[in-house]
Amino acid sequence: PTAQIGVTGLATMGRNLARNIARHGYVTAVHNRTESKTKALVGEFGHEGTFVPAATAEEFVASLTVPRTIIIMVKAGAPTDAVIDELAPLLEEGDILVDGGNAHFADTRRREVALRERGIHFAGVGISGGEEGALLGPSIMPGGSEHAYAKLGPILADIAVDVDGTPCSTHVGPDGAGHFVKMVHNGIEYADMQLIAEAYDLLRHGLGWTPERLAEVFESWNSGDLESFLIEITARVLRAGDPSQPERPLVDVIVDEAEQKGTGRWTVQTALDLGTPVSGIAEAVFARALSGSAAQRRAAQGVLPGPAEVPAVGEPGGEEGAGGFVDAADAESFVEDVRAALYASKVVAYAQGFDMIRAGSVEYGWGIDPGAMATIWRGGCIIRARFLDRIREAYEKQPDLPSLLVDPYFAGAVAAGQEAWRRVVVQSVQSGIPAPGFSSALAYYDGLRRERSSAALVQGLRDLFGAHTYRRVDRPGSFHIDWSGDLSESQFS
Ligand code: NBP
Repeated sequence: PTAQIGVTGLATMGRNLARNIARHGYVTAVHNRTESKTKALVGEFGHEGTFVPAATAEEFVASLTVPRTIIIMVKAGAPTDAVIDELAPLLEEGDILVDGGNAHFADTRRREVALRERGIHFAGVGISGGEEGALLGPSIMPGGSEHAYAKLGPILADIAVDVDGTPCSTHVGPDGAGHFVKMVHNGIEYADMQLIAEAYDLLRHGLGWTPERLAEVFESWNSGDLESFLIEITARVLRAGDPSQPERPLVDVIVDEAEQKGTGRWTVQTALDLGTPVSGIAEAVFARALSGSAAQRRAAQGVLPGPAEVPAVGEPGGEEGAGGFVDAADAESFVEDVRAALYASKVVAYAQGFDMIRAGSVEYGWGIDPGAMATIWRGGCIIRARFLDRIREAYEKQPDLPSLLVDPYFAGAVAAGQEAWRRVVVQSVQSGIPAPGFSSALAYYDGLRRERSSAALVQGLRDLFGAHTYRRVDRPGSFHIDWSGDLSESQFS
């Protein structure tokens, strides 16, 4: 056996990851259920490094030096279990089996336990960056034992992208920690995209500007605090024309129903279990679901009235330059307001995502360092952004930061934009253009900062109908009112 590492599953992601590994000088065993993909890889890219192609799982395992390191890159779910079941009997104690797919972290925890009993180290590794990232340098979120990481870590650091000389890969924590963090990353990505889409919608209808002109706005934002991959590609999409009729904006001919593969939904489901309010991610998942409710949307159009004076711009074939609900003289300040609202809402979405990472880490005993997560998301992945440096700094200064929002930099940034943020939410409500991401982020912000919340009344109601008791502001213990009797108060503990 000569191969230092193996990759099985050679579809788009696996094939590019195998090439990336081989390009870094590792002798790489490659295998795929359907052998033609293995042959195609070696035929096309064999010159890029040293590949050891294998036709069967037995040949593949036999080609690897012991202890073996194998990366599985197949479809998440049952296919991953099928591959594990095929490989595990062929492996020996001490071998390292890596799942680089988008597994649910609970599956990773289950697989880790089952394989640990057989002496095999199972590492669930989150990989972000899509097809191009896999080849040129992804952001990598490796979970698994210290022992597995000692061997795997240096290889992953080699193939990950570098930012300022630091590789975007670090040991996240044991068992499902890596896939958990990858899941939250994807949830944040949902929230980020939703906020960008709301900013676009408000600007388009507020100003009546063409997508091409709005592309310039996003380009200019990309040289400030908002600088990020998603803002950069927003400008590209807005600038694009319909290939079959180039004077028509592409964004106007794309069906307005967003799809989802499920990691955003997983994030919200998990957050509900953890009791962590990731309202920004939830709004994004629900907004996609609403966009996809085509029949209901059709039924509501023309039946449910909105504010009268909002001009219709931007529908395919609709009037451009007709002006929007914002006076032309105020255009510049509206653009700036929307920018501030986007930034503040984005800070909230990230604050919630990092809260969730902390909650998951506590629940499962992972010991995740949130600042390190910000560090490895600075490059390679979809949410790469300048502002992740700020998050890294915030956690460096105060590792037990209660919320990103109270870090002096972020608190200052949001304070500077909060008036604009409120104006934008008011505009969205008055004009009937939904901005669930902006408005729920603002509601979260206000909920966090207010001294007294409306939950006092909720507790009173719960005590009345269910004798659920309440605590008092002026002395310890739990209390109950005799609601059906003389309204006297009794103390329980
Ligand atoms: P796919 O998710 O499309 O899976 C195709 C691969 O799975 C092929 O190699 C296929 O083999 C193999 N496979 C299947 Br399907 N069922 C199998 C089984 N029962 N036994 C053995 N192999 C089986 O590939 P992908 O798009 O390259 O993604 C790979 C992983 O990476 C997935 O988990 C995905 O969620 C994740 N991913 C991540 C990103 C990202 O940005 N990080 C992007 C895209 C995908 P065959 O050739 O014989 O059919």
